Amino acid sequence: MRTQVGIVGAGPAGLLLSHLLRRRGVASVVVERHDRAHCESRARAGVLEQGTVDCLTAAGLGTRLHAEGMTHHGIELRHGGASHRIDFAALVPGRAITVYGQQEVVKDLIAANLAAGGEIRFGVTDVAVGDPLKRPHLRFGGDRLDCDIIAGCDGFHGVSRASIPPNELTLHEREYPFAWLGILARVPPSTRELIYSAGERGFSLHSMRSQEISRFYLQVPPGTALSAWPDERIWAELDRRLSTVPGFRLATGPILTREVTPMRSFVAEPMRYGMLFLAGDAAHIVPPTGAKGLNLAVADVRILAAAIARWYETGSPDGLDAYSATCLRRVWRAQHFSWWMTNLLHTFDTDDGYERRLRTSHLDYVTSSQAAATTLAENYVGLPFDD
Ligand code: FAS
Ligand code: PHB
Repeated sequence: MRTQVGIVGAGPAGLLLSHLLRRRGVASVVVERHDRAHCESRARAGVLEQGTVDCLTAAGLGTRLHAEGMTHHGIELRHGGASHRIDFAALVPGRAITVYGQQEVVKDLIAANLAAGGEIRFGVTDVAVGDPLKRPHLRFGGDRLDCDIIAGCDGFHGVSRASIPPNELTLHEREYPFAWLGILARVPPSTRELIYSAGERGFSLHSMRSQEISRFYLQVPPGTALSAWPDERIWAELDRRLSTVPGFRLATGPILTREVTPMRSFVAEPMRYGMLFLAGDAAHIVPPTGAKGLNLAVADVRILAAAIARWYETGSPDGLDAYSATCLRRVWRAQHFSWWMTNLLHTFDTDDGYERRLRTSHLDYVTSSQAAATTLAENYVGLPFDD
């Protein structure tokens, strides 16, 4: 078999890349180890930056997003018994976030791909990356797919990055001494906008997916077992950490899904090896405190699709040669913001009195200084694309 671009992974990165390439007349095949139902059911991200919404809309993927997504013009930071709104409309006029579940983005992408005759091979378990320096190809299920370019969009635990010789990559990594216990619950949100709450008992986040479905996260010790957290304990702890301001009442309901997510920061440089290009979580991971992971994946493939199309249209490799450096500028900005938000809002067991007071002072500053709030706001809604 042959195609122009072989894509490993049917997550947001791989699917959007295939879609954008098709719109530029470039053929691709996506190979994915899980089945379609699994890909469409994985509850992950929920916050889309302004640029992500603009990119999906421009690519003809905005219908359901605009019909069902919730546009928010602010978030709330809660600490010290008070709530502080970060007002995007005042601080970064014209830019907002949209709350729309990652699995909805994935559903829209798969539907658009298949409706346009795109090729997605689900349930392919033994993918191997072959010879990206001379004759790029993918092997799977006894088949061989020859291609000009391989896009590694297979996430942190995928085969693409692992296929690159270690001496060709520089890896940067930070592990955080906590994890997130995340739940999806059938209960109307108890807030109009997201609440990021910092407190002695640890961080908590109230997000949502619709007017019927809420999403919550709790800071827990790394390696926490779900069995240690029965529903009552989850709701009791969320109530302790969120109900810290007068007049707020947390509604509870049936918990639909739960998972514990380790918190790490990770970057692999460069994001290219020969004709193998890494995009999204395959190249970089951010702790979800800044809601950047999915948005970075979109930013990467937007640049990669343009570079690949230009190479086919003009023969110029300039975009491909600049791909890694161009993406890494935005990646490191998001790395810093996500690390900063994580340090600002979580408690660290190693904290002594001095660190605790520094964190409180920083929170007081961010929630009282327009300059500091603007920095948070412009990074949170997403900096404009600079390409
Ligand atoms: P993905 O991991 O989504 O997709 C990779 C695909 O490759 C998967 O379908 C996988 O099955 C497939 N694959 C892997 N190995 C393979 C192999 N060997 N062969 C074939 N296929 C293979 N980001 C935000 O922006 N906002 C948020 O609010 C947010 N919240 C998050 C909450 C949680 C709990 C988690 C875990 C992440 C969150 N993220 C958030 C980050 C998350 O959204 C990722 O950044 C995003 O899924 C990255 O997309 P991809 O790079 O496409 O990788
Ligand atoms: C989510 O809605 O899943 C979500 C929102 C904001 C974050 C992380 C996750 O920072």
